[in-house]
Amino acid sequence: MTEQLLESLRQARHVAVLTGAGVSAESGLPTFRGALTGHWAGHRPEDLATPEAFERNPAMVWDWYRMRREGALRAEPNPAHFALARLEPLVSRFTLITQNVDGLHRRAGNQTVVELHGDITRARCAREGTLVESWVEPPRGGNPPTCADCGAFLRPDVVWFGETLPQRALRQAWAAAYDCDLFLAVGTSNLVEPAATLPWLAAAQGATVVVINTSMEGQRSGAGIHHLTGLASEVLPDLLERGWPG
Ligand code: BJW
Repeated sequence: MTEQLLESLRQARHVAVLTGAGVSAESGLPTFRGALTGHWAGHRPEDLATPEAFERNPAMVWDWYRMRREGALRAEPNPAHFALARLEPLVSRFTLITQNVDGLHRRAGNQTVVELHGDITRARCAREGTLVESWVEPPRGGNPPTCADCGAFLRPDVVWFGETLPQRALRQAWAAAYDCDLFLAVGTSNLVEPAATLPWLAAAQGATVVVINTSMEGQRSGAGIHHLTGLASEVLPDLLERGWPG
């Protein structure tokens, strides 16, 4: 990393960070586009994370989310999560936007997290949307639990393909992309809209954009866009050790 980039990091007043599955990879949670194993081998996540998949095979989709929910609850935040938690109080304005549904940013200590795709530990009525705090798990392979009020299936409280994002969270994310002077895109393939547009919107507004990823394949380049190749759990703590934010 150049001294010039470090200097523009130090001068930033509003830092926005967008995180993706790569940030939780070192907590042992598979990335979204990593290969699926076991019962789900041969399925693409895109074929499970849709309302149509849930309609077609609610038991299978519920089981997939149950497996991931249990994994998320067992997982611990890693040094990338902790670095972002340390950063929050050190900059004048900080907006953490995540596509992850695992809750690890909050557990690492970030106070404010804009969750674009929901939270896998919650469920809601698939018909009426009412949030449900607790439920009795069906046997594996069985249909999802049902809503006590209307009898419809419960579904995970996450955003599937073709569904709209939580409007408040999306507004906060757009506002941060417009307003920030530094935008970090960490551990995301930047393929899924509308989150994928956020870094480039920030760049178009004149912000410095830093992409942190183990692979830069498919990531945009251009004026004001910097690539730091490496593990999020190493690159983020390293930035802090080099005296950022100063
Ligand atoms: C590391 C690392 C380490 C590994 N360190 N790095 C405009 C154009 C085209 C299509 C659309 C469009 N607007 C909307 C769409 C349709 C669709 C879409 O974007 N499709 C694309 C596939 C093209 N979007 C939607 O449907 C969205 N809804 C919407 O826009 O509503 C209005 C509308 C609807 C329809 C048409 C038009 C408008 C909703 C999107 C919801 C996404 N939901 C999911 C599932 C959430 C629940 C769950 O977890 O199951 O969100 S899909 C999945 O992808 C999940 C993730 O949050 C999201 C992003 O994935 P992410 O985080 O980037 O993970 P990976 O695996 O892709 O990448 C990991 C990266 O980490 C890799 O780059 C690795 O290299 C890296 N890495 N280890 C650092 N240690």
